[in-house]
Amino acid sequence: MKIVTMASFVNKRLNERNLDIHWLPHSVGCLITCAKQNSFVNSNYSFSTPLYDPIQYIEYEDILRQTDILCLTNYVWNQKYNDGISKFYKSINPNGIVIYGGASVPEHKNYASNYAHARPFVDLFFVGPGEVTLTNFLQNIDSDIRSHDGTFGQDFNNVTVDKSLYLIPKEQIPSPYVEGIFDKIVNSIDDKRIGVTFETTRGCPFKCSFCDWGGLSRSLVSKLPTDNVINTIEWIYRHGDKINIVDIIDANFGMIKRDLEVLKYFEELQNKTGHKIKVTVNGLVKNGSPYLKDTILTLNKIFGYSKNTMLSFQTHSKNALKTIDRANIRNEKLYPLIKELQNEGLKIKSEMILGLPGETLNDYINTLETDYNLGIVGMRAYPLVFIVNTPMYDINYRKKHGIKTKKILIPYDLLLTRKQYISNVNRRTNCDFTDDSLYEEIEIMYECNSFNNLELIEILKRWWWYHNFYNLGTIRNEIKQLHNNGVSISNQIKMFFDLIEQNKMPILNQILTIYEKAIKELYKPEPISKIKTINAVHFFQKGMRTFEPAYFIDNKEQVKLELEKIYTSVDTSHWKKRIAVTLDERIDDKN
Ligand code: B12
Ligand code: SF4
Repeated sequence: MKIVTMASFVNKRLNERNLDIHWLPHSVGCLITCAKQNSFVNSNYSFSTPLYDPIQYIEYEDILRQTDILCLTNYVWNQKYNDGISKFYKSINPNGIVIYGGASVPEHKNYASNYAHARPFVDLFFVGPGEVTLTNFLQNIDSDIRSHDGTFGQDFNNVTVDKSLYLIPKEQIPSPYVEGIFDKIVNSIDDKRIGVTFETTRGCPFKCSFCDWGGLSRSLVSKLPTDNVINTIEWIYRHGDKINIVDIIDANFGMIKRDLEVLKYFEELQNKTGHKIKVTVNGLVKNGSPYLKDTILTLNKIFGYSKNTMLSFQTHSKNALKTIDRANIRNEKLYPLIKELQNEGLKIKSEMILGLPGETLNDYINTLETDYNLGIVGMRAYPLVFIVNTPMYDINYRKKHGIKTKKILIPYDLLLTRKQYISNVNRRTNCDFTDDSLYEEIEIMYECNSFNNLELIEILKRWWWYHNFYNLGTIRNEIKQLHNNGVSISNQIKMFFDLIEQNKMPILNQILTIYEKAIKELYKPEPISKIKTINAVHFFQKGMRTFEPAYFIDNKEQVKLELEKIYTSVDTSHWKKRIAVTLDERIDDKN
């Protein structure tokens, strides 16, 4: 009997949160469930309880010593950790086999060979969904390692990138939850701290260039069998005393009628069992599905979404939408929906990506203006990250849009909880970037045809303005009032930055400079930046800002006087005490 250990190590960022959620390792759970359906595999292999916590490798020594095959899911956030644990495994178990799969394994031959050469400690790499290919491999483990479909290695490649690579018959996607793959983990946790990623469909028909599902070969959508979905919901509520959060990870939830039935079933079981579980949706359908409005209203009714309805626009710039091939998902279709939802009393928030190719500084300011005019109560932004297997990653796309990227190395010792961050704002890393397990590597864009590096910094400074003054509520009412008096958002932004330039706002300039230093550390044009300061890490990983609310409060009177050069009267009475300012919260409690 061979022992297989599988792991999908979570994002460190999640573990650092106040609420320490144990996200069950869904991806490898699917692989184990499918493999066990095969009678040969089931009787010749024993699957250990899958791992998910990226702790010190040494703590896994006993498990790894007994493991014959180590299978790892690779995402951007755990690539370095996986490389480190694989080397450690080979050092204690030189005959063991290491297998890589997951979103970060490159499907194209050009990138595959570099990826393999950088990892001589890995025996076999699997591309795409692994249910069928891994089961076949385990069944034929004694055949030549170079012979397995959908895999590559140091000097061979058996991957053909077409739709069949991503087509998994739905009966091959059984629910790992229902099949008991995570029972041991669940039993070992005493309180309500488990997170479940839950899928009812796989794949996405769109092809946004920044997204891993955006490839043509991935455009198929598999609808998981209803029984499977229903049984998973029942499993969730059977463990409702331990499950804190369920994240629906479909790319386009609300696309089909069944999604409404799924939600109704959640409601029924919530009422029957009394278990309150937070349910979030990773991606709502983008293209005006007839079920979208009802889906959002139902989510709101059952789970109290009224303050948290997120719509992903990424940008309002037509040119950028075209450049990222999201033109097929028209924002115009979303605008009327926003009005309808607002009429139902919902507060809508938007999700954006900062610094997209095709966007200029002016476009970005217009994006802020449009969002404001749509009555969106808060904008959330994410950094643009370059990931393999996306259309944007491709060399031709890069050439066409003049894209220049760099690597940033983010040390884990600066990933502090928000409370820790507040008392560590000047901290620098102790990491010397020699140990793979102590940092994360991410590729980002610092320049493209539509903006140079300096303009990107200016774009990020406009986000600073909008986020700190509008999103956080610092002077939301003052901004609204001036807007009602005919001064657009772009003019308000201009007035602010003109005064900064003329050195008429010294304190705000100082606060802005702290932020500017952080973003320059991340985006400065050089091939690799080893990130050293906590502000830069915080900007990138958590808040997309530094410590502004607390600085505003510390310098309340001066900040008020400076802002009153634009806004006749600035009310600071609603600003919280410094001690109460947490990084995800707003500066006031309104809205
Ligand atoms: C949950 C999730 C998160 C969570 C992480 C939770 C956690 N556990 O740590 C959160 C919300 C924090 C998150 C953040 C981000 N995410 Co995310 N996320 C997901 C999501 C929605 C679900 C992952 C999942 O469980 N999928 C279901 C399983 C079944 O699919 P799978 O993982 O692909 O596994 C299959 C195959 O890959 C393969 N396989 C996997 N492992 C193995 C192992 C072996 C041995 C084999 C043979 C095969 C194999 O077989 C599996 C079954 O078919 C996916 C989108 C999606 N629906 O997949 C994005 C996704 C993984 N995220 C992505 C990205 C880009 C990000 C961000 C960088 C976004 C951003 N710009 O900020 C950030 C990370 C930032 C950071 N550094 O912290 C990309 C992946 C890019 C990459 N190469 O890693 C995805 C694919 C989204 C996309 N379409 O682009 N994410
Ligand atoms: S961003 Fe969303 S809509 Fe676009 S390809 Fe990815 S999953 Fe599909």
